[in-house]
Amino acid sequence: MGLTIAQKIIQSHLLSGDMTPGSEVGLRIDQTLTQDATGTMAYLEFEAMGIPRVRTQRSVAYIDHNTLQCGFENADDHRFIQSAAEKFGVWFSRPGNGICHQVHLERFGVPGKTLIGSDSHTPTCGGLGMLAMGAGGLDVAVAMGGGAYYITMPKMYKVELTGRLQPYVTAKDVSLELLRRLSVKGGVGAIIEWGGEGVATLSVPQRATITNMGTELGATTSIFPSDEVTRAFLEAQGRGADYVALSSDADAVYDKVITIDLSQVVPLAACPHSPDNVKPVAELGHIAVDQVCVGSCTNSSLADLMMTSAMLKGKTIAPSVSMSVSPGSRQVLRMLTDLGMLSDILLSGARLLECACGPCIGMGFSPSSGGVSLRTFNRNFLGRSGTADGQVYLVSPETAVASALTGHITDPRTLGQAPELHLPDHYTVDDSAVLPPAPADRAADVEILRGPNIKAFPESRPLEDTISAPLILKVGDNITTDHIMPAGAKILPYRSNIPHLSQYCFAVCDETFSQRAKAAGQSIVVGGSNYGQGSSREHAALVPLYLGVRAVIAKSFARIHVANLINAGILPLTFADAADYDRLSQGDALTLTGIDAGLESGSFTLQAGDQTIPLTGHFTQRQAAILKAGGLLNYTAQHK
Ligand code: MIC
Ligand code: SF4
Repeated sequence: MGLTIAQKIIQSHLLSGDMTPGSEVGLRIDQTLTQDATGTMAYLEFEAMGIPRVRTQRSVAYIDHNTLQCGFENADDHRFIQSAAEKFGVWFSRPGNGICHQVHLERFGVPGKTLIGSDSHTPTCGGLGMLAMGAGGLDVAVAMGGGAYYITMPKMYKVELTGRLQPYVTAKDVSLELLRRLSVKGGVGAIIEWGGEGVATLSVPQRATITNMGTELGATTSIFPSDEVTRAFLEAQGRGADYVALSSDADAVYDKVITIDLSQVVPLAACPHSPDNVKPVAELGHIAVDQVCVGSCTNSSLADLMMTSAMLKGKTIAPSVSMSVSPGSRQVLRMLTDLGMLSDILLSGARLLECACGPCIGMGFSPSSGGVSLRTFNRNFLGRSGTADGQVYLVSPETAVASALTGHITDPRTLGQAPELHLPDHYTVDDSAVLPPAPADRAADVEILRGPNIKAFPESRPLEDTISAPLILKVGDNITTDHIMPAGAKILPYRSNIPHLSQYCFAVCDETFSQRAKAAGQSIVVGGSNYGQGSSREHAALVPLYLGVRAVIAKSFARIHVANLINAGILPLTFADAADYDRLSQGDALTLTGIDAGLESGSFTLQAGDQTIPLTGHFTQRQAAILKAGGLLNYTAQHK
């Protein structure tokens, strides 16, 4: 039987397990990336493992999330990451150099290699034919140390592309079309491979927009073939030598095949507050727009910004609209400037922000009260923009700019002929903002610089056979890590300070949660389906751990979050019968018994008053041992 692209890469990186879907496989990881909001923890964890230098082919530390430096906290964290990177053998991408995924795509991604990153949008490099996955910081630390990265062997889905995109219709609209069809749960447990004759019509940055947003489907990752388009992109980046051709075998077998005719796709918008609440822009009616943001790891490539510039040229944005543009990288910004296209953006009245995540993670540019914000980003979860009642729509740069010009949500096709873009054959390469690590023989002399914002990890303890604890919080379906551990300008600076961060845990759902959990000493959280979707932030596990959460019981979990819970030593269990969710109420006194036996058999019992509720939790031996030890750090210390 033939293999899919992903199966070929997995096979060539297999350290343990076999490729039976649903079983655990351990993979050799060639490259890692971290960003600053998750990186401080990842390097603290790497340091705690006592390994002197990374053992990957390439590891890069990016500073792109927390760039506001409103106080010493971010600055201290950046200094810590820079010094740790220098010591441990990691390349350091300075603040201002760009968003990790955009820069990694441009400068470091290699077809056929494996990459894990402490950021859920790491699949962006799947646009280059890389097997690229988001992971918790601890898993990235382990991979930096040469350890395997474990995943559940995914199912294989294929999206077969036919036709060609119409003017003003974009790769973003293709992503939204798939979200419309599959929902934010539709990719869970699967790798999505893109194929068909339509693939050749998409550039690497367009492919990267699509693999980036595969994260919103819950997919393990998404991947494109590596073909002549890939070769041309790598050559234009001066990296032709990194090219290898990659395609699936003609007789490869897929669990699901979805066909999208590119010529039938129309401009789409994900309406508040979920990336799968997708509707055609033309059918939204007259909605006045307060804010427009172009940028983020989804849509900040040179082509996206050239289009933004070309559409704004000689025009001014509507007086009621406030517009920002954040280039994805210094390369994008520099080339836009050299092409003379930056001025058209600035003269239109748009504001230029740093080459960083910026508004996407609530670092500034929050909309006004109840304001309608059109963003070219990938997530519009409740409150993520920094404005609790902000109404965020996710759209393409083309729809965003059209709407900025008219002042209301506008299908760009109504503007007449689309500008024709001529992309350069060569990108201007300047890697001077990526600092190399110290040579191995000088690493011992590098001092790691720490500030007072860096606090110790929360302590975890081994799992007992019985847990008795109150049901401290009951939440519904699709709870995101932004609900569990919000981000934004006020909170992000404390990513290395779990005690401080803990005040905001679940604040979006219940402002009293943190205090109540602390007072309870230990507790259990109950959730609906797809619990923990969204980001890779392990803080969504470490902070509940700090607050005494011992178990989370849900209808189902998102992939990265469940791994983070296990790594933190929090027991993730699911209802054997999803209907039992309704039998539990917040405040119930719960008792989980027979945990030791359950870790082996996969069956657990929950006692809630006089009700007995069967639960399941199928763990591999490795996961069971991690849980038993009270988390991956304890487990690693025991197995040194
Ligand atoms: C996000 O888009 O939510 C983030 C911020 O990039 C996160 C990482 C984090 O929380 O630091 C992600 O996607 O993993
Ligand atoms: Fe940054 Fe937003 Fe991309 Fe997350 S989704 S990496 S916050 S740009």
